[in-house]
Amino acid sequence: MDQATLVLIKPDGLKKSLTGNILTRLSETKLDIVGARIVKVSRELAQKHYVMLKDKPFFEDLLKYLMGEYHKKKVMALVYYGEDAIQKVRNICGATNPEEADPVSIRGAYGRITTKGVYENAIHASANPEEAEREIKLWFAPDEIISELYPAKVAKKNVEARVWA
Ligand code: IDP
Ligand code: MG
Repeated sequence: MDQATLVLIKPDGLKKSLTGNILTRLSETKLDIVGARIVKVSRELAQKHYVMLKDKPFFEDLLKYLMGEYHKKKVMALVYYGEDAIQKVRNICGATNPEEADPVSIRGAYGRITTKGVYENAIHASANPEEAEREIKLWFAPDEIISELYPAKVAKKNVEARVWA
């Protein structure tokens, strides 16, 4: 079944210049990239992204990690699409805990556990279709994705926005 999944190259991945390596590993899946953005992550976005973990003792450090306070203040967000996309990407990422991840997986190769106890594992990937939909809608607007993944509508936005001067 064709699916979409959200991938984030987290701030440690960007700081360590791993973008190319990670994208090369992901290209083994032969999935399509249908969206890509560089994002400066706000506290609000980090909180929404990790809302499921809000009661964990490491939540505050996790927010700081995703916001880039320990590395660089940016994340690369991508949407991959294709057959069995969620599991294919998760397999290449490896286990959440980089110490337990297969050494040839992305997290096994590039992740570490900090002395504060945060798993800095270089990459995020959606875990299931419901999570993928929620996360993709959080990180991307409909027009930032080149395929029609989910229903969208036209709405008049009466907001001020920056334009090129
Ligand atoms: P996942 O990223 O493999 O889906 P989640 O349980 O959704 O794993 O956790 C989100 C992120 O929170 C992880 O990628 C990792 O950075 C961090 N994390 C998860 N569990 C722990 C933990 O027990 N200690 C420290 N950090 C953790
Ligand atoms: Mg998760």
